[in-house]
Amino acid sequence: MKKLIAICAAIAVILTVNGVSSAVNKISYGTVGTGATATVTPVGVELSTAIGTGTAGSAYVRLNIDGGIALNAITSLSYTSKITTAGAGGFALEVVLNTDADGDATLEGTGIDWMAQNHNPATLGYVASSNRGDNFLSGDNNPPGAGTPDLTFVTRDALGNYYYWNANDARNGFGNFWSPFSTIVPGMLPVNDIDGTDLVYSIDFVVGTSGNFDGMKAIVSSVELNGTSYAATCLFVIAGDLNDDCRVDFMDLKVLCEQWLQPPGLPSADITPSPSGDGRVNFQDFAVMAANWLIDCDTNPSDPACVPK
Ligand SMILES: [Ca+2]
Ligand SMILES: [Ca+2]
Ligand SMILES: [Ca+2]
Ligand SMILES: [Ca+2]
Repeated sequence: MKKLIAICAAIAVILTVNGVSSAVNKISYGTVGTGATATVTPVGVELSTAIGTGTAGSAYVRLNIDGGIALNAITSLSYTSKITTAGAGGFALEVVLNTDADGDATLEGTGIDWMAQNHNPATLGYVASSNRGDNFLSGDNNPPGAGTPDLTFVTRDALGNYYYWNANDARNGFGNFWSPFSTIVPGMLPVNDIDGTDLVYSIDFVVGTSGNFDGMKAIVSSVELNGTSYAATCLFVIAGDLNDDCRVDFMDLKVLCEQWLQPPGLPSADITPSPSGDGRVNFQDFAVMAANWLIDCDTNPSDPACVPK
């Protein structure tokens, strides 16, 4: 036991010297509403919407931000995708900054579930008394080339090429600006309780927030926030891959070490017993990680330890 603690201490020193942080932002994906799909492919997540009748749902890739990031700390935001079928309006993907406007460290509701076509806020549980917690900024536009299918993957600047708006507090109408991000943050805030210092806990890259996206298909391969890129290709769960980068390696061991013989932190190293651990990070958890040591589901997705998300 002492030996492991010593190894942990050494690893922590090495990784700290190298400037590696254990803060983990994670990619996920999903759909809301009717007829939209989100499918994992080897090159990214393919998002599609139905041909529109006003009822089509939305599909998204989401960057979940560990601990959140203040709106006014976002200096660059882009995504790499291939629009294989342009939508009805020739728009690129909508970008939604889900913002904790009331500062309680919880997102009471997010933009994408509200914006899916034919979604009545009331059916999502948003009533007048509860829908005033959080808000969102949403950006869209027709940046160059978005109106025709991309021949290859294209990186689009989600700040400079986009115009942003927000919903009203009741989430039953459009917001009061459609302006470049650089003029809104901090210049035009606060609005609807959104301040420049409020934290964004997730960012959605969306096909299908309005009829402009009807019949659209796009593959998202990665997203980038403030210079760090997050691949949308690690879409497997491996027991022991605590930082969700598709590999079980020293980065994960560092997280486990930091929680050794303590209650789990974030991300949790309390891997076992399944399904949700026992509240302690100990040798049993280490054994599960060791069993999957150096398995890489990016390069070897057929490994039995790689479970599709
Ligand atoms: Ca909140
Ligand atoms: Ca606020
Ligand atoms: Ca990992
Ligand atoms: Ca445990």
